[in-house]
Amino acid sequence: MSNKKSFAKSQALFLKAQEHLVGGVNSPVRAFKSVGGTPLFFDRGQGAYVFDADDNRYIDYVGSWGPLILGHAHPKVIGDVTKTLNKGASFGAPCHLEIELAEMVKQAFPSMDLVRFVSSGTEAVMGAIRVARGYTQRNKILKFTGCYHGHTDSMLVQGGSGIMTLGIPGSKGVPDSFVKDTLVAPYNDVEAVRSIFNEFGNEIAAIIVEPIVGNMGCVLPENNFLQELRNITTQYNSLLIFDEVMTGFRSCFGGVQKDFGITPDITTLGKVIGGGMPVGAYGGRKDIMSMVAPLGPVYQAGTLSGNPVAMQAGISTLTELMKPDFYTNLLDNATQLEDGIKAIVADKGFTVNRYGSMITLFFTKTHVKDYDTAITSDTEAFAKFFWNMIENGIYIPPSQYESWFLSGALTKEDIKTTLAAINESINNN
Ligand code: KE4
Repeated sequence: MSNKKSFAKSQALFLKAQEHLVGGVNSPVRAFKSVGGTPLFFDRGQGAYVFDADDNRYIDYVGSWGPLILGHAHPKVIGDVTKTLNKGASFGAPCHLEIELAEMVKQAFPSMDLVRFVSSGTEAVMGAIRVARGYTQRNKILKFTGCYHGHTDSMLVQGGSGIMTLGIPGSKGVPDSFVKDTLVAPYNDVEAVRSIFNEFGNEIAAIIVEPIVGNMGCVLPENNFLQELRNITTQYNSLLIFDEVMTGFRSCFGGVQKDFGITPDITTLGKVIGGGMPVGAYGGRKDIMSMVAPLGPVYQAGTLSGNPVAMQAGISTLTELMKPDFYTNLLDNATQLEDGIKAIVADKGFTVNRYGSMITLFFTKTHVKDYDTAITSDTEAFAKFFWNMIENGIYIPPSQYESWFLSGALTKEDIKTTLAAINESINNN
């Protein structure tokens, strides 16, 4: 199936990029550090496909790390956004589109009485943590090893995603004073959470959790883990923050909170709600969010927050998700891909974890349920697999510790092609 691809243009672009851009990229996960070789430079996307600078076509399972749930350049989204852009890119003032998107977000996440739009998931998490601290008048935040919540200082402790990919504990440049109030427990370990609360309970403002983890690769909660977090935070008058930046809209027109029937106090969103444009959001209980300026004393602001072009991209994207059969088709394909991968790797005993349209093939026989089990994966074997898949025309995230994302643009044929490529790539590994 594979034919040696040329990456000459990506290689030339990467050399040039490194003269001007840190590491030649604008986000570390794109640097291909853990899979080696030259990062691909992309030229265009079309539905389920993306084309690199050398015009190699790939079936895309990165989807810009989650936002492109409709696939690339969806005609309705592009058309609507172009129309809105022609009326002006930004006003730095309220506009009706912000109300429209907020109404759609609240329909999907009824726990969000009030919403604040920002321009990234990181900003959403920053706002959520600040308002949790302001509301509770407490400083400590509990996160989980391997979970990633963006690059705000206090969250760069034993994070997932790029931090895990690069194998770094956190980040230089973050003073100890900035992380002394960040407590860490293993994901899925309720006893560890309980013992931390026994010691610090009345100092803990909130737990922040990826309710289903995407940033260790896809890892699912077990043994009522999320309900236990809800119980413990309620018991200690702490808040529960669901970071659904990645999981939002990935399995239904809502999030993990809808699938599991658990109500967090604050939710953070991003990715899909911007449909590829820079949008994040945080929101939750009215009494909490009323602490945020201009209503209350918790300050947060942003020049381009809620700008009409980004709002339009979100509105048009969510409108497509609300169409009948969108999720039926998406989840059909996801199930088919999961079953197919499991059949291919059955003799190797590799772990496959899936939530909705997020899936990860772990190169380990160990059941992956937290950071310690995720890192038993053979990242060298993954790197080889990654490049075999590239040669076979499939683009998956360039890291073992990320989730693959399915888009609604994938056809049954694409899934079949993908499975054939996985089979060949595994056998050539
Ligand atoms: P952004 O600031 O990158 O928009 O969102 C940060 C963030 C917050 N919370 C969760 C659960 C996230 O997954 C993210 C960002 N995810 C990574 C991919 N694992 C973004 C890709 C990147 O860092 O380039």
